Amino acid sequence: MKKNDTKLIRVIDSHTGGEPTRLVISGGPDLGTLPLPARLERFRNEYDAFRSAVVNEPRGSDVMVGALLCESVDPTCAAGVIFFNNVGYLGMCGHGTIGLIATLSYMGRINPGEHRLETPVGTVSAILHQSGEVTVNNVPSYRSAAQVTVHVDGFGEVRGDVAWGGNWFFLTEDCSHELTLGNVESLTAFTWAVRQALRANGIAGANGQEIDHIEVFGPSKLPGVDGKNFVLCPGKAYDRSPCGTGTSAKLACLYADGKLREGQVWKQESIVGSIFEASVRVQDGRIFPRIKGSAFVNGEADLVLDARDPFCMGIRS
Ligand code: PYC
Repeated sequence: MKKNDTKLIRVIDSHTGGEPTRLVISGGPDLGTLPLPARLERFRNEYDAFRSAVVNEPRGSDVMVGALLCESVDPTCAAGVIFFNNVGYLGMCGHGTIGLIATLSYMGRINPGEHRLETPVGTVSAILHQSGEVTVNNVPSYRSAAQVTVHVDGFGEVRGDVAWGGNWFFLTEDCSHELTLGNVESLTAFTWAVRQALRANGIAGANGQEIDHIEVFGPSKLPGVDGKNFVLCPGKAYDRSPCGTGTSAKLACLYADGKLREGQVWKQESIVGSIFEASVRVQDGRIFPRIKGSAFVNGEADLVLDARDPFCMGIRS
């Protein structure tokens, strides 16, 4: 192999409750020093092939979430981060932030304590506990519409809430399939159909932003656990973790319905059985979710980008 035809990208992989995060620590695009929203636009417009190379097959898979480690604008932040997936970019990512903090700790870059992070949708902070667990203090979350009804072809009328938790969610319990791993195919078909129906009916988040995450929730069978969910992500992969931004959106709905008090712990189970512990803090009428979970580093690698490889930049749908 001619080495000068290749480029190396250093990554560290982790998983948070089963959901993977691939952190790019070197070899990524230089997006400059502008605020994170502008850097995200530059990533999208000029380096989208890099996104695909890192997370799509044959190096990645539909479920892989990428995270590009950036210099923060604000020197009090430990880092900036842009999250991406098999089809595009995420505003915030709860499981990914837990993975990022666990990875920075693994690298020896941070110690237990609180760390601020810049994301394209605002600054969040995360506490690395002595135990290795991580609590994410997420962006303010809110419900923008309650009990919206949409007709879903093949499934009938489906009712749910529209809420922001760092990404846009439609949250519903109107689903006839039990929330089990054995039902992943039917849950995927249902949630994908809901997403198409929301789009077709012009049901969107603030400023017309697409609702690209669909969350089905129901009771958990585990003692002391408050709920279980199935979350379909934008690229049709389901979240193996309880979804940090999805749990935040759920907390905003529970609080708005008077079903959750400030500080009350809500334990959220994912479809694979992993659990986040969550609560809200309320300040000036705004709801700030806290999400606690664990991540484990499970790989360190150099990705090789060989210009002669026809699938060097990943298989894009
Ligand atoms: O944990 O927020 C999250 C998340 C979003 C998409 C996948 N995971």
